[in-house]
Amino acid sequence: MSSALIIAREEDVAEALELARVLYSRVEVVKLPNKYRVSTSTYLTPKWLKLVKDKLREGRFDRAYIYDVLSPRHVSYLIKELKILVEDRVMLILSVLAEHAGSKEAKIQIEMARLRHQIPLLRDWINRAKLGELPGFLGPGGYAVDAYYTHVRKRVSKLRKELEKLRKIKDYERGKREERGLVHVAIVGYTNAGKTTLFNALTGENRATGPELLTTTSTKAKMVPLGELKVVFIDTVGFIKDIPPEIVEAFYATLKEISTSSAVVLVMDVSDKEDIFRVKLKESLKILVSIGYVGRPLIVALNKLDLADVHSVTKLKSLVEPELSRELWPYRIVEISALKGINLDGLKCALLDVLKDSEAIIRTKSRTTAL
Ligand SMILES: Nc1nc2c(ncn2[C@@H]2O[C@H](COP(=O)(O)OP(=O)(O)OP(=O)(O)O)[C@@H](O)[C@H]2O)c(=O)[nH]1
Ligand SMILES: [Mg+2]
Repeated sequence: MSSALIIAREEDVAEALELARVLYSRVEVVKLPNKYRVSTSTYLTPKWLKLVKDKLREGRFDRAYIYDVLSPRHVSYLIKELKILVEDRVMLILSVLAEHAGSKEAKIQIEMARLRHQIPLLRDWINRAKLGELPGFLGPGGYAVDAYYTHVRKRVSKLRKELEKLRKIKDYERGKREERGLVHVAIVGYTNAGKTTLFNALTGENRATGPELLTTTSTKAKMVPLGELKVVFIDTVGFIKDIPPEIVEAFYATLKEISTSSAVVLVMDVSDKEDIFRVKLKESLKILVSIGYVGRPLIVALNKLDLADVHSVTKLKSLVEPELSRELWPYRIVEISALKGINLDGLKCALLDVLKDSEAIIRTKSRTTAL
């Protein structure tokens, strides 16, 4: 039986709870107001620090998470004050990903991201120990922290080399598929939107799906014929709000699969509340633009049609149209249920339709002809 205390702003509580429940059998929450102003040196102001201390005294917890990005200074201060291991949002996300990681690539990516996240923290500890601010802190004392820091740096550079090797293999396989005239279509979107369920439905694969966040931790490609085309669908790792840079880099493989695709299917969950749906839509489109996915086809798949009433689907659909622009992407919007198999033919037709005129196809075809 393990337990965690989550300290999060009200608007983040639901997401934080869902993530923590993957790892802990008992999770309790201290809700900060949405407009909570972080103390620059200590994160928690004296009032909130006292409240959290009381809560920690009441229940027995193995770990505390602040669902925000903490500076190394915050972490050392909070560990010292609260006398419990305190981690931030990045570490929570990485621990959930680690729990779900199956492939070697995912495992390496996660370990690397975790270690990289620790480096500034260790540097801060070393500096403070040297200044005598943290006497005896972390048990082993300054020297052991120094040695661990060196170990972490060496391990990160070893993992980086291993990842590069794995990525070269993926790039090579991808290049081969492109030479054979295959069209790559990445299935992207927020975690839990139903990407893997759709990937399975389109390809006949049987990848794990589930209501937990971040079920998928590595990409997978599968080729299926679609009309006269041979399409390689790619299942990807889900987006999560304000994705931290350490994770973006670690999951570079997913982003690369997206940025080099001939088309993207953006899966949106219509059972989400309107404000959440809107944020996820804007964020997803922002990510696509930031990784350079523009000028190529985009299908927005409004998924989980079976869970929403007609009225709310119409409302959500009306939010999508103004966010898209024909200059950025030739697009189509389709309503589907990946789980119930509703309108998957509609999605395939829309995909063929946008791909037909797309430059990506012309490029691929001419390359094949030239071979
Ligand atoms: N009712 C309903 N549930 C769906 C539908 N599509 C997916 N789900 C459910 O939604 C949950 C998440 O589905 P996944 O396919 O794992 O979602 P994902 O986008 O791959 O999620 P991550 O891998 O965590 O990023 C699962 O419990 C699915 O059964 C749908 O059309 N209708
Ligand atoms: Mg998935």
